[in-house]
Amino acid sequence: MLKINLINDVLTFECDDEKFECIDKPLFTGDGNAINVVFNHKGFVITKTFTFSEVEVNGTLYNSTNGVLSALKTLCEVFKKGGGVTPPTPPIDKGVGQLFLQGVTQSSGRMTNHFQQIGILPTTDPYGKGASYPDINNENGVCGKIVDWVLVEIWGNFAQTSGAGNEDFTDYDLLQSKALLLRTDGTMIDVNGKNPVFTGSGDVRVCVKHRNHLAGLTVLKNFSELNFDFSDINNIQEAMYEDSTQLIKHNGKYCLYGGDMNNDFYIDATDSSLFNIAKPSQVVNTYNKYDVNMNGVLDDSDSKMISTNTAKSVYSSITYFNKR
Ligand SMILES: [Ca+2]
Ligand SMILES: [Ca+2]
Repeated sequence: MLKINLINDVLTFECDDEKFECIDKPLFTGDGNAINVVFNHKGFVITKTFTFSEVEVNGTLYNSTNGVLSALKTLCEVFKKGGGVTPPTPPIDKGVGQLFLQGVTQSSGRMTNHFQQIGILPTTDPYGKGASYPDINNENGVCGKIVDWVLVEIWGNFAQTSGAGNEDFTDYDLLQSKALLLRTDGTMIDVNGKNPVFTGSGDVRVCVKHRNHLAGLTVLKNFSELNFDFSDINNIQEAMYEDSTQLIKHNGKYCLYGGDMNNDFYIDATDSSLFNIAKPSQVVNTYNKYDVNMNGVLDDSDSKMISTNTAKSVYSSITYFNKR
């Protein structure tokens, strides 16, 4: 049973154990025994499909889509005239956890910051997000010891595009993305030297990307419960989508795999080929994408990492998702 009620200018949808509120006038479409509702929920546009055998709209039972849609139309006309709309609940703010990269994680449990030490990190992020940190090559700057830029995304509004119970090819919306600074201790911080703040609600996944490492994706979690640490052995199964095969245990840390040269979310022979093409014309100590271990040269240590990971046929869970 789907229950829809308008009380004190708040429209609520309740179905099984799900309950949503909307404060703006929603949009409805319907077919058969399902209705689609598009509404604003705590600052996000949410699309929900409710399937039903019966719907109760303000206490009256309906068992056909047409009847429901007609009742909702009437109800929304009242809703629209209601006035005095309650302000939305302030969205929740969240920071994000730690991240380690296979190419640069040392036995000390820290990552190297060679690029910063020789002064070649770019002051503007390489992901086109417009983030800027002019002091990036200064270890004593407000952001400290920086390994490189990373990209963190918040995904939401998931809908399966294949069979029930099968999460292959799930559609999603990119809700937020930020280029952040990865420090040698694995923490990801914003260009102001503080924890990054993401704002949101509802069920989300967090995606982490790096220029030459295999991107990772977390399990589905409510934004209010979001708390992950990619390096923590006890938390890793929970944090990353489905299993830990997106990550490699390296020098005691769970790390993103090194060597996705073309950022297609697989490490395979194409990546090795791209490295071999780039290697002969390298210029030492440049911010080179193909320098997987970020030590300033393209050499056997990079190619060995790529070929070893290729042999493991590693890929990211991102390959099961499609961005709308
Ligand atoms: Ca690849
Ligand atoms: Ca290298």
